[in-house]
Amino acid sequence: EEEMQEYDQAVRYRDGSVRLRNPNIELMDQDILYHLALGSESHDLVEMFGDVKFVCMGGTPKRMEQFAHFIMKEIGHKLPAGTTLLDISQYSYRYSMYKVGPVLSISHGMGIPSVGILLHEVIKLMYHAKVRDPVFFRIGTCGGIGLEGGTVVISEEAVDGMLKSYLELPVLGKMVRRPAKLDRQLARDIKALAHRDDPYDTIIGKTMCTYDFYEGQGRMDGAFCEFTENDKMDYLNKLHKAGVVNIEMESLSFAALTHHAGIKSAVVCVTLIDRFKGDQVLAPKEVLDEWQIRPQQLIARYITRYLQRK
Ligand code: R2B
Ligand code: URA
Repeated sequence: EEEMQEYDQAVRYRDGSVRLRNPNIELMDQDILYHLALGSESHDLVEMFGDVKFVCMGGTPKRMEQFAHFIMKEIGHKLPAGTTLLDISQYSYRYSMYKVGPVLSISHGMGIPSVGILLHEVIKLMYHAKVRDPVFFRIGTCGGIGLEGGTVVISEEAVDGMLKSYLELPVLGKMVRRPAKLDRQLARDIKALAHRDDPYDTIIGKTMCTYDFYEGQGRMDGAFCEFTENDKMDYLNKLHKAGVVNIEMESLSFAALTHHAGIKSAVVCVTLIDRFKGDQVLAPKEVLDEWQIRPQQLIARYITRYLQRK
């Protein structure tokens, strides 16, 4: 607890706004957020983003555009007459970003490198815009371990393919380690919003994050496979025993970088498949589309409650 407070002070200003753990940025004439197609001098970032409270990220531009429309309806946000939702980062040709009142909806692409680059720039965006106490969510998809397709998983922590609970990154020829911690209370608060009569489970568990969808997740259906069905099952059983309930590709970086920045965050993913039963994602598109709305609904509920409480 004490350690946490000390830590918080290092990464927050007294009013809760995000403090950067990089002394270089404030000394620069301008900061170009290259992959967002934004800049600290070319744009009035306080005016554009100062009122943000929630940053929601997910893999695909389409899903995050849909989420923007969905959250707009849920929180009853009205766009100025005659205007439509606009992809703020469209000219980056990398990520998509939509703003709906206090909510940002951003696509992060696939994998740790992609979400990592985005997080550097979005955390800096929070700093430039003087956003106070932002909360970050990843809403995504995953493979389940011993879970029926369509199950919603809230991550309690992220581990890598070796079950290590930190992100490792070579920096200047040395490995830098950052703990992949998520906010446990936030995870519980989100779980409490699952409806008792939902026709699917919503659970909390450990999430394994890999650098690959195929071999890295123990799939036998990639272009290469150099292990047996038995080897695969041994590994999945080992994960299961270690408390891992799902596998995806961004949570390690998402947890590590938000934690390092002192930003509260949660990862909520829906399972598309039970990896004990197979490797290929076989569910029809309409089913997958319905499943992918589930994490969005849960987070929308959290955001709506928060805004009503205020
Ligand atoms: C889940 O789905 C993607 C792979 O299909 C990846 O981005 C992830 O974490
Ligand atoms: N995303 C993953 O990373 N793995 C799966 O099995 C399904 C979605």
